[in-house]
Amino acid sequence: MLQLHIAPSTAAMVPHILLEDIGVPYERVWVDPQSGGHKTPAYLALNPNGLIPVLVDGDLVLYETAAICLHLSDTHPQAGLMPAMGTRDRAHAYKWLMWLTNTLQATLIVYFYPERWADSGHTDVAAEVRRNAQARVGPLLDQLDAELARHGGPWFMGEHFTLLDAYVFTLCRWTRHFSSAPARKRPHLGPYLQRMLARPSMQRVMANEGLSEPYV
Ligand SMILES: N[C@@H](CCC(=O)N[C@@H](CS)C(=O)NCC(=O)O)C(=O)O
Repeated sequence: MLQLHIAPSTAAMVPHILLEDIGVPYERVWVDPQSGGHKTPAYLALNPNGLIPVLVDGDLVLYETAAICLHLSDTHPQAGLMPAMGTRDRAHAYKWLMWLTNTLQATLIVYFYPERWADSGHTDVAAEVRRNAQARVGPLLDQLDAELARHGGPWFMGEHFTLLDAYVFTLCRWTRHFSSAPARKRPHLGPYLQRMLARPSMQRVMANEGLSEPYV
């Protein structure tokens, strides 16, 4: 059975949403980052970066959220999680997936761990890094909003739900405590996030991860 190594409200939410959407049996293996569960020798053997998530599929051990999503899409083609191979939509889906992981997610990680960009004890520098990371995320969220405005939705790629929806939702959720302009405040992202939340698979994800309001 598929195994997803997961912690609540982390990048693991992306494949968690997809697994609930696909509807195959899988096991959630909870990792506790507070107690360093992602830095134990056993976990590092799965992901030498000590980062969550990891997917185990038989003898395949896979880390990197975007790679996990593409693998789930490839192995469950009936779920239609990516546009058809060789199409313009497929090319744009690759573009957005790379951008989400290497630009929006990477900038959000700076926001969540600003102390890693400051010398030890320099809390003022860390606070400045955090402020600047938040400011840099704003225009990135604007790009997501503009894309929804361009085609009118209902999903991020237009008419069809894809793996990008799980990624966009998860990263937008991470902005919910922003002091200025969280994702939900944008005119197209706001209703989109509510549409996502209304999906039964999303309700199961929120319950499985033990999350409560505000979800986004
Ligand atoms: N590029 C990795 C990043 C994963 C990542 O940063 N995971 C976070 C949780 S959202 C984590 O494990 N953080 C623990 C740490 O940085 O020590 C991926 O997309 O899988």
